[in-house]
Amino acid sequence: MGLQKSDKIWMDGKFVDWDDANIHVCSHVVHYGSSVFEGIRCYNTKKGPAIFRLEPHIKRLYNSAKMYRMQPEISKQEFMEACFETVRKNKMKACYIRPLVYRGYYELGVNPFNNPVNSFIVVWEWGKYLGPEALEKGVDVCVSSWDRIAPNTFPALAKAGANYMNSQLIKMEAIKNGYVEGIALDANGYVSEGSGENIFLVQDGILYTPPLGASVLPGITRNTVIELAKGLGYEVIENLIPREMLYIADEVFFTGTAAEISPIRSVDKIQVGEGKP
Ligand code: PPE
Repeated sequence: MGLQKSDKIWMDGKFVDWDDANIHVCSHVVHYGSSVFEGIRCYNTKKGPAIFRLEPHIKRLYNSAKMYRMQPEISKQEFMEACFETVRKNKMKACYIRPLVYRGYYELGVNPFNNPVNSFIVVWEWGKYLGPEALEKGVDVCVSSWDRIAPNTFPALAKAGANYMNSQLIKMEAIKNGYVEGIALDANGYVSEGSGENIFLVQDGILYTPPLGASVLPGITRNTVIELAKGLGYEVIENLIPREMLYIADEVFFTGTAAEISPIRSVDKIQVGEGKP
């Protein structure tokens, strides 16, 4: 199907036509994976297009950049304005927003310090992340043979491009084996997260999710679910989850900007609860 083109891409303060939004092959990011990014959704509401929780997304972007000693040239406030401007400029109603901050073009070699820190914001229409029927029927997933990144190797709290090489291993293995998605364990063998989603399970009316120390991305959707559940009076436990709890849970689901809330109907071919959301 390919990416659905939009009109303009924001690049370091200027709007560039989609087809002209290029970077040099010798940009640091191309060789060493030096990027941090966000994935944000804009929804079409009765009051017009509205970006879901932009502020925490941009805060996480700047936190990711900080861990890698990258300083974007503009403030968080200006970055948020640029996101609004990009949605407006492309006359989008509902869309996915991908801001990305990267080490640009000057010299090569692992030392990144002399390269500029560049940014862009691209928007496109993104439908159902885990397939057209994922939200209604639930998805079939496996536990991956690949672990999530170990503590003190890559910072899991950063949404960095390089982390997604690990995600790709998890995703490719799952697809090759006939599953929609893979769940990675952390380096200690406890449940961590999907290749591009956080994970929750429900048992006896209590909501469980792995803690930030289990190599998970601090998901904005994860945080939203925790806050909503607490507000509704549910007990929410952030604690280490042994793999086998996935098999005996009443419900299991993924959360993420792209995946939204995606129910899981089986794990390793073991039916979850009633096998439907
Ligand atoms: N963990 C990972 C590894 C992850 O990539 C995401 C988002 C999440 C958890 C959920 O975070 P949040 O979106 O803040 O609730 N994955 C993004 C990128 C997916 C992609 O394929 O690209 C997303 O959902 O936008």
